[in-house]
Amino acid sequence: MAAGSPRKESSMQEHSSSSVVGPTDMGMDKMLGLVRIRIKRGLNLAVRDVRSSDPYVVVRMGTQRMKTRVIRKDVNPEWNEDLTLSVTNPEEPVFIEVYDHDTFSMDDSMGNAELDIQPFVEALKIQPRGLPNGTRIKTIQPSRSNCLVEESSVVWRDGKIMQDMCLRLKNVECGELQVQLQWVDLPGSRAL
Ligand SMILES: [Ca+2]
Repeated sequence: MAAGSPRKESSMQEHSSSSVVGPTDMGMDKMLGLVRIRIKRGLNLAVRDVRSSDPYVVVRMGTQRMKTRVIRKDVNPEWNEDLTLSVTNPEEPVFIEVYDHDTFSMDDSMGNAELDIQPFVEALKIQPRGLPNGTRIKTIQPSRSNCLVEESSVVWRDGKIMQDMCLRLKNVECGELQVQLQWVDLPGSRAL
């Protein structure tokens, strides 16, 4: 399988535990691991139907593309859905777009945002084991070059490294998106 193509986590774990197909055969020597993007909720999203919208979220990185389910007639939807992408190059931006699902016409855009996972991946390089639960490893301030509504911290919590962020959607009149990044280590993947 070519590096950067969409892969499912479950099948990867099967392969990595196999003695026949090694990590190198899988192209996993180029892979750093998986980033799990939890799409938590949308806030004050744009209206694209008469009074509301039927929003869903599409996440893209390189050739990978994942999407959430559609939530009907709700501009403050709660998805709480995990979209998992394999990471080979942390410099590659993650593109997020919200759409309004329409049955009889093309789905309309409800704005988009770019997400930089680099600070998150950088923070993974520290060895957090032994740190107190809830320790902030790194804090990223909102700026012109990111879509953050407020500062966002990479935190060591419950034995995991995670980053909560609130993104302001662009190319739209209104709308914010709450997401959370989590890292999934893979046996046999390239060291960070
Ligand atoms: Ca619609």
